[in-house]
Amino acid sequence: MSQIPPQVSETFDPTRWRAIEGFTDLTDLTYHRGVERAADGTERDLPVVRVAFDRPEVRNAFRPHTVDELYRALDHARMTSSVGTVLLTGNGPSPKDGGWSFCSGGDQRVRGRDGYRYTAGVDDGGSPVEGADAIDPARAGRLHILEVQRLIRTMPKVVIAVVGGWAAGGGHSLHVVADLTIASREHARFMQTDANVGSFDAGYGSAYLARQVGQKRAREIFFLAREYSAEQAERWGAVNEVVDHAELENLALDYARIIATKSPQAIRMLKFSFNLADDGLAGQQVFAGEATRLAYMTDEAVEGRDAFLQHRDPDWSGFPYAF
Ligand code: S0N
Repeated sequence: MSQIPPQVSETFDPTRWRAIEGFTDLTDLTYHRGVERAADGTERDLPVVRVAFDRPEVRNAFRPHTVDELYRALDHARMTSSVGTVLLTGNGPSPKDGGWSFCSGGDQRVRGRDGYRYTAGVDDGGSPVEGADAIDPARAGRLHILEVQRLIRTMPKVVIAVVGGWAAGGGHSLHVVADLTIASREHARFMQTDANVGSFDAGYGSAYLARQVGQKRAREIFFLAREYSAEQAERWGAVNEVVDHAELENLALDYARIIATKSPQAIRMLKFSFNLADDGLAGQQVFAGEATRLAYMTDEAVEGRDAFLQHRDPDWSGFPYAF
């Protein structure tokens, strides 16, 4: 049986997850595969993974290293053909004060003038500690959380933000870009703090939020940076469902179970078609790539390939111009 770290989160049920090979070295995240265990102890993988921020003492803020790990885990989920749903969540509560969080965005302690600095950590006073190998000049200043946003947006799987506490700043934007959001009635809190600290997600975090809640609300959320509840977010169309905190991960697994009953191809095409108009040519490219992949499976496309390889003219006579 796979090994589970002793304390992932108070809401984490270790009987329903297994550790994922190659990812036990993560420091800022936990990454697990859903399993179903039979009475005789045998386990079967479910088509769902759980990726969780694991820095509850700073409301699950991400530093550059966190974003590297997040990209790595999400890309692994993207490439795992038996996974259809990705749960993105935050571990908790905070050992400091018992507070719950999904993610509070960029770690302000390691933010420099030109972006987020790679550091070995922070000292007791909160100042960045720069280890000898900590700063990679090729990466300094790169807002690579935006690369994570694009990965969430374009991966052919359903990504669910499972918000069990604060979703603030860049954490708010991650919930916005996820396909679905479910939230804890008691602990989920939403606040777009970017303008408080001089940052601004001028991409999905704002423009796509406006698609969800309307222009006036989106501007209010950013310009006033007020706190709002799970119920309010649900009323505004930014949250799909609100549930008791203790039921949050069960609901997430229920969603994954339902999604697993649907055609993977249909889910993929639907996700890309929902994205298409907002994503412009980049969205069209993703949709078209999938359409091309489907076209390659037809006799017509096979005839084109075979004709080329056999040095003859293609015979399209069996393929109509209209259906
Ligand atoms: C989340 C908030 C509202 C929670 O308030 P609460 O419950 O009162 O808790 P606190 O006492 O404030 O926090 C508990 C401890 O956690 C630390 N902490 C919380 N958030 C962060 C953080 N983001 N970075 C570092 N530390 C954090 C607190 O300091 C406290 O620690 P102690 O006890 O030791 O003092 C509240 O915490 C809050 O408002 N947090 C800050 C939210 C925020 O402004 N985040 C940054 C927003 N910007 C981004 O995320 C930018 C992201 C990004 O990379 C980007 C993306 C697109 C375009 C641009 C950018 C860009 O880089 O600019």
